Amino acid sequence: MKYLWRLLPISFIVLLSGCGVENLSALDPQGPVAEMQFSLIQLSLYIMIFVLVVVFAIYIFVIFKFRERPGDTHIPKQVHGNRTLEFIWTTIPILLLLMLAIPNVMDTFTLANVEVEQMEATEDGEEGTDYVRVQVTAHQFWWEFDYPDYEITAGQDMYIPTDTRIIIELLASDVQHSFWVPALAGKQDNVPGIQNDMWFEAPNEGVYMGKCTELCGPSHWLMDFKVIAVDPDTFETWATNMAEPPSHVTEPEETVAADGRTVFEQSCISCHAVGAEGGNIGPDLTNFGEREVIAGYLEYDMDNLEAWLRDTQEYKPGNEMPSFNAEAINDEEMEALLDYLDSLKVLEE
Ligand code: HEC
Ligand SMILES: [Cu+2]
Repeated sequence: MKYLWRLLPISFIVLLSGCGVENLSALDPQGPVAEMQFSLIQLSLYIMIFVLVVVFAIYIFVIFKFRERPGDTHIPKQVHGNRTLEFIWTTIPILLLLMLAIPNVMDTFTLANVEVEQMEATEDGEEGTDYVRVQVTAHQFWWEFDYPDYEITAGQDMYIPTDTRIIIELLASDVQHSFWVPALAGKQDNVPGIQNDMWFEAPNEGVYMGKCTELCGPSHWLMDFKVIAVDPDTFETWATNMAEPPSHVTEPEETVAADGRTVFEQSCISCHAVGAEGGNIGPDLTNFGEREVIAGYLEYDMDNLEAWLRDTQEYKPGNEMPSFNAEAINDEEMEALLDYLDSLKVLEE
């Protein structure tokens, strides 16, 4: 029992090793924005370590050098009001704060600069910067990604092209949320009635985890999403197919999936869109079959999908989707529906 405290640092290490899973770490920055932020973290860390080492070194030195020795009764020379010392220990912190402030302020302005006009090609033939605009609307407890220049909407998975500036316009439909993709960009709030802007770029293809970081209700902690960076050609294919999905998505020919489409049209389409058709109370499902997770966090398989449809509140308390029991959708219809949902793919097949 006496040495139990030693377990404390070990448990921290175990806890921290959970970080960094699947591109979820600001300490493994990908792309210019995350790198800029990481170098600010490093700079402040180095300055803090420098201050810590110097202060402790002087402290320990003084404790030993000026300690009271046996039989020594004289009072040491008093330095209160020493101008030189006062000057030194005022100037050094000012310099350190300036070293922190200058890059911080400069980077803040760079990050705040999301003017689209500046990126557009100028009239005298100068090339503009490639950019893709994504409107990110946060809902309790899911994410909507609209691409106004492509006239498409996606749910939960945000596809982006690599090496392209991504302009993010943050909105919220209900309460305040916060958009955070640690490995690519910092976080900014989605505030109802206000648009916040940010930008980032992803040089490498990959799947980047994103999270809501503003307590927004009982299922806030499950409000995960993914940024999926693909090469620009794949992105164009994705965007074209999202706008005009392949026929198996909107009019499946296979009998089972076709039956599933019928169930979908009866019970789901008022809230969920597939292609151009359908409501927008819930996530767009045009490419649902390509998700890695269901509802932001459940592993993608048919058992979990059925469990989710049968009892949504069990998996995300407080979410806006109704549950469908065996009376609403019988087992046969459910099987067809699962088959249809699984067939919703715009990139593969
Ligand atoms: C009243 C509107 C509404 C109806 C009707 C509805 N849903 Fe939903 N659905 C939602 C909402 C809202 C969410 C987001 C839940 C969350 O994650 O907070 C959702 C989430 C989902 C998800 C997870 C999406 C993802 O991207 O991971 C699936 C799959 C789904 N619904 C399928 C269905 C099916 C199939 C039906 C019909 C049987 C249906 N829904 C009927 C509103 C609805
Ligand atoms: Cu949220």
